[in-house]
Amino acid sequence: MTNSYQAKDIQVLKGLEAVRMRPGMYIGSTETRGLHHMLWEIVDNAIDEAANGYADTVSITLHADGSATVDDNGRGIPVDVHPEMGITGVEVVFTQLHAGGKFSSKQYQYSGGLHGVGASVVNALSKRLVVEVGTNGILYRQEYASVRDEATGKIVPGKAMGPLENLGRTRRRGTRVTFWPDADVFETTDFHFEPIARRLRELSFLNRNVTLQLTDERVKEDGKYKSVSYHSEGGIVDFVRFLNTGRDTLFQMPILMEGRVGDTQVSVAVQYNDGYSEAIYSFVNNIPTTDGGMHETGFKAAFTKCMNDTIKKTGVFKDNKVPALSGDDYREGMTAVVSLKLANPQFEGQTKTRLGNAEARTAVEAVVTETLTAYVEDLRNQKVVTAICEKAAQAARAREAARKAKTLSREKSKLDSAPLVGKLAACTGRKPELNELFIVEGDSAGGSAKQGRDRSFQAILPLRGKPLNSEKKRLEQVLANEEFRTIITALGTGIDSDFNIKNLKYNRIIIMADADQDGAHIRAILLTFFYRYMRQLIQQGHVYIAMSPLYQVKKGNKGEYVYDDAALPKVVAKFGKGYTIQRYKGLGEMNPEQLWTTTMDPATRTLIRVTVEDAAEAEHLVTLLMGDKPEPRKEYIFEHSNFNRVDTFAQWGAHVDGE
Ligand code: TSJ
Repeated sequence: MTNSYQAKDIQVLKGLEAVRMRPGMYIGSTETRGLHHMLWEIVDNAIDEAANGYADTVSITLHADGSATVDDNGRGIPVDVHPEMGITGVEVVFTQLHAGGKFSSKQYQYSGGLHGVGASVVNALSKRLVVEVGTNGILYRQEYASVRDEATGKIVPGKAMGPLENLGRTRRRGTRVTFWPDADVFETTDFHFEPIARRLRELSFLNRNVTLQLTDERVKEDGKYKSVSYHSEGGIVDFVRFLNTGRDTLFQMPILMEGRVGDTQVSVAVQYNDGYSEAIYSFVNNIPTTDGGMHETGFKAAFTKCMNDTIKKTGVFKDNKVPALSGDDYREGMTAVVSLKLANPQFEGQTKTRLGNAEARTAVEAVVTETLTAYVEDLRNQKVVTAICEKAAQAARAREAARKAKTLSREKSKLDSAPLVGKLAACTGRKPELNELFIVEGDSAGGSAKQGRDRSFQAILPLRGKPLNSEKKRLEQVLANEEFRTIITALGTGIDSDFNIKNLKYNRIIIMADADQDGAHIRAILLTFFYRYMRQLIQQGHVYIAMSPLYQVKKGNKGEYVYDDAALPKVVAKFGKGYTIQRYKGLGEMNPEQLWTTTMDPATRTLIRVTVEDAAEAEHLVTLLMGDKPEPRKEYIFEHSNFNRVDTFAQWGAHVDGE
């Protein structure tokens, strides 16, 4: 094999002690997110093996003892001895920082990015790790552990407990890694099923024909362990169809644009729904680039140019009464997935979620131009092309009409000075960095919140009805909605292209809604609104969800609030006999003092900080809940009928701020 991986290719950079000292530097955090990062670190390696064509199945198992196993049926991590270092490839992978061949081998062309710091980091932050490799009919096994050194009293991270052992013959092929995240490092070692499943589903779309399985041995359903399995033959075409679940679409089959330029592999799929918003999801080496970047720019430019050329050439509109169509016009109602495989991705921006490589732009432009041109010239696609052009023309007309009426800019600037009398109970403090705005569901809870709050820094904005779902509306319609207008004015930032975070009047925007379906709906609508029109608010961590209690367990003069169903039995057990349980059906049932202690007091409350992923998920939810088709809606509500509680938010990967 000319490309054969050799253990000596692996570069040695640093020891594992550094990882142990500053885990956050390597995995981002030591909370749920960092814990999950450990898992993805391992999974990425297995998926690379599959993406390169050497494996077709990757399985994750969450065990009852807090460990996780990742399994593939690939070639197995090399077991031969590194000529210079005198240790096996396996040992190099698990003990040498930045090893794994990722930075030197042609096999790992596309790795890197946010993940890819290496399996050695996982080893360093695990109490114990077991690797098994099946290759050439032999099963190998090695165990590592983070152990206390008797002499120094210090932890030696990821130490090999013995050599790579030959366990004899096997028919198994592939790599299996089981690790026990160290509870001394992580605040929580509790893996959450939902976000792992969701990411696996995404990965299955991004890596077609790879089967991804997840089994949770901590949970039994109908006598079996809870499990899901994903497999997509259509890849990103299936992804786009999935994203449009429950929507009416302009045409059945998404347009697929695929090709490679040098070492860069480009895949784009496009479909339209009957809405007005643009939803482009882009990925580089399977990593979401939520802030877009060069590849998105290239896609947009090439798509717009190709469609405009088509209109000119083919005269889709014979009557010539069409205004010039802009990129925005072509993207009303567009759902697209852009997936790139790239050798040396440069991630930029504060959150490192924007692709900076200029060559990615030209690569995407070239592929989109070539394949889209072929598509539009194919007479069989005439109907689709006409439908897209007509939808864009409609968008252009609406834009033109709005410009003529100048409503948008007038409406926008009006908001800056709109009176808020009677709605907003402002706070007295004048320091935005200390101030909090509670957006409260319902007048009665709003009243309690006003009485219970600390008015020196807490402002209350009660919402009367449900704000409209901004999903299916153009910006004009959003601006016409009373509830949204109030929010925009209260925040002071402006909206959409006028948004300026410098004018934000509150450091924290806290959504406080009931723990029921209606409340969940309102939360999802508000998150969608912030995600769409004020995304920086979420990106910079200003948006929170307040956790209000579901129950109060009482006995004599002792009482305890309970915030989720799962915790109730434990609390009840603590009280022994003779307790009472009060169930809160809504915020409105609490008096001002109770609302203050349980939900508003910084000393005792629990806030959940909303991440961009949460908001994106909320948006998807809103699409399903408000979509045109009832079936997916029913399914979703059935499956996620509990989606408004702690576990579910934590499942969303949300950061739970226990203050
Ligand atoms: F994270 C990890 F390193 F521990 C890990 C690696 C975990 C899991 C579940 C799987 C893997 C992994 C690595 N699966 N497959 C591989 N493949 C290789 O390391 C490999 C095998 C053969 C050759 C070759 O050139 O012959 C090259 C490579 C990189």
